[in-house]
Amino acid sequence: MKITSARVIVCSPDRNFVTLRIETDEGVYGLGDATLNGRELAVASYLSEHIVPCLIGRDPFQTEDIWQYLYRGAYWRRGPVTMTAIAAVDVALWDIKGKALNTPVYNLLGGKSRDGVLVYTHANGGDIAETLDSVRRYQQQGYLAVRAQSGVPGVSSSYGVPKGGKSYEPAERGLPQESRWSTERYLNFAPSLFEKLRVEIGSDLHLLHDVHHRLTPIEAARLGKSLEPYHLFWMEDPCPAELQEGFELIRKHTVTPIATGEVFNSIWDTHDLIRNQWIDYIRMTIVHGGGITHARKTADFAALYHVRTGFHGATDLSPITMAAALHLGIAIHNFGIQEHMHHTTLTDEVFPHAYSFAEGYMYPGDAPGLGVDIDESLADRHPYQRAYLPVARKLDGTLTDW
Ligand code: CS2
Ligand code: MG
Repeated sequence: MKITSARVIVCSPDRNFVTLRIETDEGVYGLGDATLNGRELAVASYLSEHIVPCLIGRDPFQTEDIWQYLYRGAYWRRGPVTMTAIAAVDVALWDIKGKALNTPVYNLLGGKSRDGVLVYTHANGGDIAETLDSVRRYQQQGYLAVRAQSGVPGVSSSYGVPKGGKSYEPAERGLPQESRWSTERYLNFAPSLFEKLRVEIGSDLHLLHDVHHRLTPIEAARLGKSLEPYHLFWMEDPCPAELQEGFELIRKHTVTPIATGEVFNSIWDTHDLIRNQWIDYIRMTIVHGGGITHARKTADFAALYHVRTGFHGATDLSPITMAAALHLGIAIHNFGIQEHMHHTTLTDEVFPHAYSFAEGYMYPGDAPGLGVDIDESLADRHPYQRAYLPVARKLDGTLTDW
């Protein structure tokens, strides 16, 4: 089998997505997600200008060699743009392999290690009462794990809390929005949110919380300690993780489990965090972390140190990434949990898919390959629109991590 052509499809069915479609001489094609929120066209151009010409004529079954060719062969390594482009190729090739062999991709990764993939979704509200209502709604829909975010009194805009009761969407069309942030107000408030949630809903539901890189290690240590009575499933991204040893300090002070890595793009970003057992869950996304090939290696490395997976699954990752995460998640032994943020109906129409949700779990479905397609004529009717993630400043105007 040979790759005969490949092309990039950029569309915006309610939000921007970049998709790579690889065709073969046997008529089988594969799809890979190449979406990098707020920097979409950089990856589209990296793919079409620099990668696609090198793919023609190659055997799509050689996923390892093609991965190494694109990683080592470029000389310039790592970085979100490069690794997202490599991921798009890798995922499309796994899709082709599955279709050509007439089997779901999870069968090529070791088969099913579990019946279903435990997922968590996002509850939020302007205040504690609204967040509690939102958590209850998801519990009624069958979710066994829910992430809870709430507006903080005295803070104009908190991460994960949309204005006007809309569902939370990370990027907004137009130029970046700016919000103001107070760590002090947040740290004083957060324990009261989880205290109320535990009192009202009991201990069974898994509760998660995303700090979104906003604290220093010692502040994160305080937060983790103050949340211990409410036994969270995890505290996510307590602080930026470029300084991996910063997590040692958090770890020494709290038994609240720690998840990080949604902005990582290489196994090297996880190296100290995992080998020192400073984290419990690794969140590196399949689409930004070099695809199924590299995510599998990262998960296997994590398994040696009792670290489990919690792959990123926000709406800026297309249904193709969601499917890839489900196929990998159902296959690996050290799977932990999968994030599931609902795409809009229009996005789901552009990317019809075989995966499904029932009673707190997701299932990849039994379609050959990844089980996701693209309706290109519908996609064409929703062209790209520039969009950015927001930017955050402290109360005195200093730029901080959003
Ligand atoms: C997030 C995302 O899902 C998460 O945990 O942190 O909402 C993240 O902000 C976006 O994916 C950024 O594009
Ligand atoms: Mg997050």
